[in-house]
Amino acid sequence: FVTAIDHVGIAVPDLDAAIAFHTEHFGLEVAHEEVNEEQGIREAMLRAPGTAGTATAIQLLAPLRDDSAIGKFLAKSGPGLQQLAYRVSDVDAAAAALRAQGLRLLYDEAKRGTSNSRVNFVHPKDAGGVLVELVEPAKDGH
Ligand code: CMX
Repeated sequence: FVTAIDHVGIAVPDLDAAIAFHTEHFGLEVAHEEVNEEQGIREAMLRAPGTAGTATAIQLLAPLRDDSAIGKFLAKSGPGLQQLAYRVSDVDAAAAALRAQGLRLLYDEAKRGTSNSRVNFVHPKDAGGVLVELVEPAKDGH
């Protein structure tokens, strides 16, 4: 049910500084920015220049609050890779299939992710130490 590697997420303390770093040193381009209050993040999606809107992205994640998932991650682990996100066609079906295989999903119901996508997560302790996000893109675009 995985159709693509959607993005790799990096926890950063300062979103603007991280955007500057990745654009200046690696030439990535900002495709999208938003605030997700429920997840407690300010985020940006960056891609290699000239790649289409569905190409794998780098997601920069900065905390809005210390008690958010990213705030806690930064406090414990410092800045760095925080998640690997697989694109799926149906997040509910994917979550159900993985639950049936004995993996713990973080949410009973999918939540809103970037650009009105629907997302759920596999617990990192059940996925080899990697927080795996499942992303079903919004139907009206990426
Ligand atoms: N990757 C790998 N391991 C991780 C991890 C991560 N991102 N976050 C936590 N862990 C590890 C911890 O180090 C800990 O390991 P030890 O027990 O060996 O020390 C274990 O998982 C449990 O950690 P915890 O402190 O009990 O749990 P947290 O309160 O840190 O919560 C998690 C962890 C994954 C449940 C939480 O980060 C979460 O709910 N994540 C999903 C939401 C999210 O990441 N939102 C931001 C991105 C939103 C988006 O992409 O749109």
